[in-house]
Amino acid sequence: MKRNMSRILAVLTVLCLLLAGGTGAGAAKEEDTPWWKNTIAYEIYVRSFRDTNGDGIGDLKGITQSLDYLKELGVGALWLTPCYASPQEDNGYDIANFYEIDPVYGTMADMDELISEAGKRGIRIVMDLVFNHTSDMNPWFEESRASRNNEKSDWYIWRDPAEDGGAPTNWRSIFGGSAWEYEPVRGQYYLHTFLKQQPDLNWENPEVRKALIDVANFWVNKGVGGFRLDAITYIKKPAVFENGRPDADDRLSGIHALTADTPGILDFLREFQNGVMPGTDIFMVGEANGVAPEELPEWVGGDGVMDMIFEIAHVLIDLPDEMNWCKTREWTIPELKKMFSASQEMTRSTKGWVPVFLENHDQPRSINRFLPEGADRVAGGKALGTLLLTMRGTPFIMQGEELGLVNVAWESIDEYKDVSTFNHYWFALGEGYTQEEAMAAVHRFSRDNARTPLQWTDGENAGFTTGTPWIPVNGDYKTFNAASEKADPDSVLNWYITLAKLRSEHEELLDGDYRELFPEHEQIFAYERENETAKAVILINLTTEPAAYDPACLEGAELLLSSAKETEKGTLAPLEAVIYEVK
Ligand code: TEU
Ligand code: CA
Repeated sequence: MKRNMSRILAVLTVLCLLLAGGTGAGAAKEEDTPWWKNTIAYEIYVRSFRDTNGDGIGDLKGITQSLDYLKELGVGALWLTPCYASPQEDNGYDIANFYEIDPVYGTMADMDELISEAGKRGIRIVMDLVFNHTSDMNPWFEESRASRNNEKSDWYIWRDPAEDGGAPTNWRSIFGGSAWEYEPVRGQYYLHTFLKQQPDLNWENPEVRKALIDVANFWVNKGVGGFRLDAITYIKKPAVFENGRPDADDRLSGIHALTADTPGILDFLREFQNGVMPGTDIFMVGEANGVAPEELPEWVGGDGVMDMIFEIAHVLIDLPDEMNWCKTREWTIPELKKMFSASQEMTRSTKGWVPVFLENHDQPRSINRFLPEGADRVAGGKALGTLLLTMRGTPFIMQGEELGLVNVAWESIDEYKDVSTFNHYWFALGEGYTQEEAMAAVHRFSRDNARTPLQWTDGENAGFTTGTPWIPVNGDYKTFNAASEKADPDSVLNWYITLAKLRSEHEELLDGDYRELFPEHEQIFAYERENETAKAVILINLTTEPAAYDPACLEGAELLLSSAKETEKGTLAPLEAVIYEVK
């Protein structure tokens, strides 16, 4: 009902605009451009954002209290990592009830308050829908596992044992170990792409698909602004399950290469889109590991099944095999630029749109990943922030990225919290790497790097909690925290605030076309953003050496912003970022 109301309101608004003579170019354009293309999105790792009741765990009230901070950053969409009822085996990515808030994060009333308070500030909430799997504690699964012939017996993926009684196939889950778990009551195995506490839903069953559409609509009716669809490329499985070629000493075969982006997946997603989207202005962004840039047109844009997808090639630039954190590869700046430009090119033809991101809760901090070792973190944070906020697309800031936060390097594996970090560590030892090598890999790639508490102040526990934080605070919080950075005009935080403002004042940074300059340049990432009225030229030195470039691209251009004290056309200081404009 509420939903119908909001649809009627939307139609009325459009009518009013038309009647009010909204036929000028500006008004028409605004109508055509969905709100989420002109905003900045921010990812909140709820557990680590802000704790208000001293239990050491971030909560929804903590987010509501921080909305003004986010507003100043120009944030219009807040992606919350899952805060539904969950046993927290994978920090909420194992959902036991899609219709309830986990008590550790608060109540449904807290959520309603957050949605409404955010709304007052022009910020929409984006929910994380984990639909490839549920928790094994979800009543759906509890029923499914209880017998071979109950109403939900076919809601998950069950198979008989292989002839020798073992797992049906040799598939390795994404977090390591067999992707199959035996259930003695049914005498069968169930499939889990991730942890064994995360059984995969059977999307072939129309009742499952209907149940998931209902979940999404429940949240649409609550007034959320969009969805992030977790691990969405895995929902469709191949018709026949066959062994893959063993790819490591454990004789298993990684499930990703065998099931990601299986043909037929788009039919499922189109049905989902039709069941949830019509008449709303919400957006959907899919986490789509395994979709190549060439396939983007089917996923996003005109006829796409989503508004945007996270295409993650660039965050795997140093990691050829996601399972093996010890096997890294060297990469070059032209390669990195090519990855960004490839998705830009593909979406241009389809009028598609991309989320721009360098970090998320599964990835190490970008300063450590993309910049040379020893790079000045403040200059580096500004350089990467410039890329993030001036590329074509909707920027997704990972909490703390705007403060230039960096990785942690705890001494012992026991200090880590992330379940996948343990699995990667054990996998490395199994492959014959030494403990030192395995720990070095953990330092470099652990998901905990970006999951440490957000640093608010230089006070105890960085102002995150009055209790004991569930995960240690990064030891650098005395210098790097929101309060100190706010007071320092040269901080990464103030650079982000300045950029956010610049974006809103220079439309070419929002809707302008993207054209890369000097693709072969080994130090500088340079591109233009041009619309009918203006052209911005952005040049970013990603190295710790000065860099020269041909200043012809800046003819008639005026400097809008430089991260260096002084700047001159034709050269960039180490890690300098500049934005020029030609009118
Ligand atoms: O991640 C799914 C996924 O595919 C990633 O683990 C991917 O392999 C990685 O980002 C590449 O480095 C999602 C969530 O983001 C993650 O936190 C969950 O653990 C996972 O799904 C299971 O729900
Ligand atoms: Ca709390």
